[in-house]
Amino acid sequence: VKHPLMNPWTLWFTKPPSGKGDNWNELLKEVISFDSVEEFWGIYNNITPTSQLALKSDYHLFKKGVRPEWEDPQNKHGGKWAFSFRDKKLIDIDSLWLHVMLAAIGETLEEEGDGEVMGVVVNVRKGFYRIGLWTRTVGKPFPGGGDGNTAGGKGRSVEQGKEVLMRIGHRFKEALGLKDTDQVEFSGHTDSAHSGSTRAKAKFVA
Ligand code: M7G
Repeated sequence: VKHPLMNPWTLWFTKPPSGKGDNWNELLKEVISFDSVEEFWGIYNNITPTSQLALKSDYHLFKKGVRPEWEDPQNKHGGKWAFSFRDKKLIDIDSLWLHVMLAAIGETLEEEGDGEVMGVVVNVRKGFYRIGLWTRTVGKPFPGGGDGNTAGGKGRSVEQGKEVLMRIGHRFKEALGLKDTDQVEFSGHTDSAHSGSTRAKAKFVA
């Protein structure tokens, strides 16, 4: 018996650069797609745990059909919530990442119809791990039709757009088991692309 997920998902991997001249696109690899709970566990049990990846590796778990890149048209108006864990030895990154993946595929990070969650990502870096959650918009109102940026169907006011984004930020924070005093930070992809890093100035905190 297979227990279907609400959406099909694709796992991606960014391998660390091997030398000079490796660009982002060459390092990003599509691994596998799945649409059931059983397939998820089968994959999870057979891939290298995050804690054993080399520096500069990433895992990305995205809705099928969305590339984990700023350039994907579906990410064009989007941004991400993120938190960096600086105590690499003290935290259990494998269990944190598993929790976040389960929250994503179990659709507990947003309300049905929000249509905001694009995917989740874990970055292995020198001195920290970072877990991120990519959203379709930066809390903008939905134009109710037109550019494909209309998940949820109905239009959304500025206030509602911001509310949805903040609720997702709080749920993400919960999924990561963070304290109230910890802060997850949100930044738009356009800012990230311009600053040449995703460490752009946070727009919102939760
Ligand atoms: P990062 O891995 O998000 O953060 O971005 P880091 O600075 O902690 O490593 C690192 C670099 O990877 C960026 O400065 C870009 O050069 C490249 N990069 C990351 N992302 C998510 C993208 C993307 O979506 N598109 C492109 N073209 N480059 C990206």
